[in-house]
Amino acid sequence: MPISPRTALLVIDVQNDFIPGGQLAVPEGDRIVPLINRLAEQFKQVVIAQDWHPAGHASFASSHPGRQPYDVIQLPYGEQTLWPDHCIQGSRGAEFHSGLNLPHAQLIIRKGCNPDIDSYSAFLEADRVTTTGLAGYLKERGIDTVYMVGLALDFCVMFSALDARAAGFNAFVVLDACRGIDLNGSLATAIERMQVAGVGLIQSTELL
Ligand code: VGL
Ligand code: ZN
Repeated sequence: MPISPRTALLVIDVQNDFIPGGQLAVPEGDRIVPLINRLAEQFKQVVIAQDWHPAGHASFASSHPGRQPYDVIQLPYGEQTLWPDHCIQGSRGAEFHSGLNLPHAQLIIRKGCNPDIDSYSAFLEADRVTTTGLAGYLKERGIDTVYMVGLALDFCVMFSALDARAAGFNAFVVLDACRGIDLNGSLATAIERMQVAGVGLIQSTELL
């Protein structure tokens, strides 16, 4: 299927720390890499999102004495799940999986850089006001439709998809090119929230 030039592929957080063996491994996270490479060949516009935290980030359990990874705490902007230290700026865990092959991608958008605010979404940080500039970039390039793939389906992919819709884009998530963490039912909740928001949930066969 020829894909319109007004369409972009957003490849989310395919980084060593989210791959089995990494600090915040997503089960089977490595399995989607060859499929993402094939899908990307169909797109003229490819954007890569990269989780990119300073050491001591507010989303790390290690930054909150007495807290453990996966605890949920209250931060000034709301609830925050605490994670193991991951995707620290410049670390090997923050690098893209070595099999990811996206030579024609033109933009890498780094997120979660603010020490006090997490950012699952590639569009909007967790305070829900600070933008990454991604919506503006896409709009200035005439893009009206965004397909999303990557990790983790129930966190960064879901929030990126919801924010893409909120910013006025048509949004699709290619489910078999994603994997989830599934923390306390988060995967089922994510599917439900995306459906309610009008995110198209598709399989890669619809694009290949
Ligand atoms: C992510 C938890 C913390 C993700 C990033 O990429 O889904 N999840 N940081
Ligand atoms: Zn993170």
